[in-house]
Amino acid sequence: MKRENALHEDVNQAGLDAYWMPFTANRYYKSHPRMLVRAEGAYYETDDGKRLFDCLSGLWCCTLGHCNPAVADAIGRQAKEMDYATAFNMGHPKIFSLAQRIADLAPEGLSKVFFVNSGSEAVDTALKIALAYHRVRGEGTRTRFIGRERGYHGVGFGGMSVGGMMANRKMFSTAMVPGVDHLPHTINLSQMAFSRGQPTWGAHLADELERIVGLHDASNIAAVIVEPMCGSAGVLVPPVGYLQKLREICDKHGILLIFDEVITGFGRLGANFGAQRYGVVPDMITFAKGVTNGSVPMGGVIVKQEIHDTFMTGPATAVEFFHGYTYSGHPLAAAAAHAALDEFEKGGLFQRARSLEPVLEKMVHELKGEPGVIDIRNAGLSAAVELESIPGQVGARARKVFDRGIEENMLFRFTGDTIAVAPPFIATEDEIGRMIEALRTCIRAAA
Ligand code: PXG
Ligand code: PLP
Repeated sequence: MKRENALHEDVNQAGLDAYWMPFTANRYYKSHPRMLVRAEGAYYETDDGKRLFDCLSGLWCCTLGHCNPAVADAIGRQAKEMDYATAFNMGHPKIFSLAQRIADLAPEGLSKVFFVNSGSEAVDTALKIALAYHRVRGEGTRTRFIGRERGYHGVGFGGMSVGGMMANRKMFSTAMVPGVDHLPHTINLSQMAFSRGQPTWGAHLADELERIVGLHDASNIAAVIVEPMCGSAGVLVPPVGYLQKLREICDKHGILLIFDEVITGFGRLGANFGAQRYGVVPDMITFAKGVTNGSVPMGGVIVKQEIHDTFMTGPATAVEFFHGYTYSGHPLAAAAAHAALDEFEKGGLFQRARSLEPVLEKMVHELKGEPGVIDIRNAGLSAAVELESIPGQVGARARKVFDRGIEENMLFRFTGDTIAVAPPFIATEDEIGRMIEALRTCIRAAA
């Protein structure tokens, strides 16, 4: 069947024109359109009837697999009971109990939850909390943020500014939030290529924070923000001891440490949060994605008790933090999150992710030696295979892998020339094996 004829009815009528697609080569896509029309468990279905294994759990978010019946039912019931509730000066029971459940999953001491609707909003919110916190304490000169090269913190002005991906920054260069500096990224293939799990080289890169503090002075620095494991950049795993060092340096200088756990939160690393997996407690954790299994947008910031309490001064009738979104704590998201957390618990799914980690690790590292493979990295139930770029055509090789993947019934994710995989926690060892063997086929085909 010709692809044009196979398109969904809606699209046949309206065409593809009006939709400006996010982070997509729009013209390429529209001349090679592909439609996902249905999903169940670890699989998508395309409009032409193909069943694709979802190698990245949606965009790292559908960790229970798609259309989990308990989550879908909870959303349906909530939509009929109360679709929306104003979030300012009123509340609804499910969001209070959800905040408590999330705080209970977080490291001890992180006990307050501010809700938003995406990872980008979570990051911008955490940065604003950091600024306001220092100001309320009388250290209003602490306004600088330190991000990291190759970090991804979403696309808001704050997240873009502390982020470290050139392509996401280039067009907006002078519009950045001022006063941001960046730590070096932690990848050095000559020292750590093909490390299994955490590389043993690179803890010293955290000392760069001392250099940056020496340059700007601690009295001007509000917070450091890093992903415990960088997902978007292609599974950059923290060197052993690196996060501990960042924590020590932040403590020494009164700088807040924010872990952006939009990807690593809710089980991806085989623990509640990356903080617990790596044994380092930040001052704030941002989350999104997996909290509702991707079913309804939701994000948030988990905050240390002491930071929250600092705001709770002044008259009891005064608003303490002038920030919030129309959809903060949305009832459908709250219902979905409760159901997702129930499912994680019932299925022991964070532990399952942890027990699948060695399976994925062993299989993915067997791709070493395939044509053009220059690095393989893994953390929790995620891994990345980095291919050598064709000179002057970054991404071309990975796109070939992606295109061939669809023929192999696999939906891969690529960024630059790195293929990332992060299957749903419900995936079986067999499915993980098939995914890696298909990746092998695709890498050979792209050589
Ligand atoms: N922080 C981190 C660490 C993220 O990974 C965001 C913030 C932004 O979240 P929102 O919900 O605003 O998109 C993210 C999002 C990929 C991919 O393919 C990763 C993300 C989003 C889309 C694709 O790696 N991460
Ligand atoms: N723009 C306008 C004109 C608005 O009235 C509002 C919210 O009331 C916003 C933006 C912010 O929208 P949200 O609260 O969904 O982020």
